[in-house]
Amino acid sequence: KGQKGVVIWFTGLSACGKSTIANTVDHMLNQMGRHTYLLDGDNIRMGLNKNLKFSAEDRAENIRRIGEVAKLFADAGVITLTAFISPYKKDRDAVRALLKDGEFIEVYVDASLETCEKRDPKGLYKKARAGEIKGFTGIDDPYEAPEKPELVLDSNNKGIDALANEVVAYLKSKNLL
Ligand code: GGZ
Repeated sequence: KGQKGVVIWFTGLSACGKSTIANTVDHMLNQMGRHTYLLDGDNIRMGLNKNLKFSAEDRAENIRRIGEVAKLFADAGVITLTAFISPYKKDRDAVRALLKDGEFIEVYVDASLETCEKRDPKGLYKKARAGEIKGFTGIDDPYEAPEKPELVLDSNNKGIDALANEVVAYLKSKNLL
C-alpha cells in the first residue's frame, strides 16, 4: 500500500532533545523500511533560510518556509520530521492549517528551562545569561508551549530511546506505519 505522508513537528526549547529524538525516530522508521526526511537547522537554517535570524518576524518566516517545504515532502508521501524551536503558537498553527486533518502531528518535547540550562551542550544559555546573545528563547525571548499537541514527550525524566519509541507507538496507533 502507498505510504501516507505526514509531518511530525517537534517543538521545544533549545537543548530540549528535539533534534536527537527526531534523528532517532528517523532511523527507526528507516529500519522499518519507511521513506522519511528530517528538516532541521543543519539543512534549513544553513541553506534555504540562511538570510533569517531570530527576531519574531524572522522566526515566523523560518517556520512558514519550513511548513511549506514539509507540506511538499508530505504530498510526495514522505514521513517528514521537523526539529525547530518554533516558539510561537500562531506560527505552528499556521503550518497546521496548511496541512490536511491528521497530517500535522505536533510533538511537544517538554524539558524545563532548568533542565535545558543544565545540559547547555553548546554553552548558549551561559552566553545568553551573560548578555552575549540577545533574544535567546527561554531567557529573554518567549516560548509558547503547545496547548493541544498530539503528543507530549517528558524529556525532563525520560531518555531519548524511550521518547523515540513513544513517537513510533503513536504513529502505529494512528495506522500511519
Ligand atoms: C534561540 C538560537 C538563538 C536565539 C541561535 N534563540 O541549540 P541550538 O542553537 O542548536 O538550537 C537553537 C537554534 C534555533 O533555531 P530554530 O530555527 O529552531 O529557531 S526558531 O524555530 O525559533 O526559528 C540555537 C540557535 O539556533 N540559536 N540564536 N536567539 N536559539
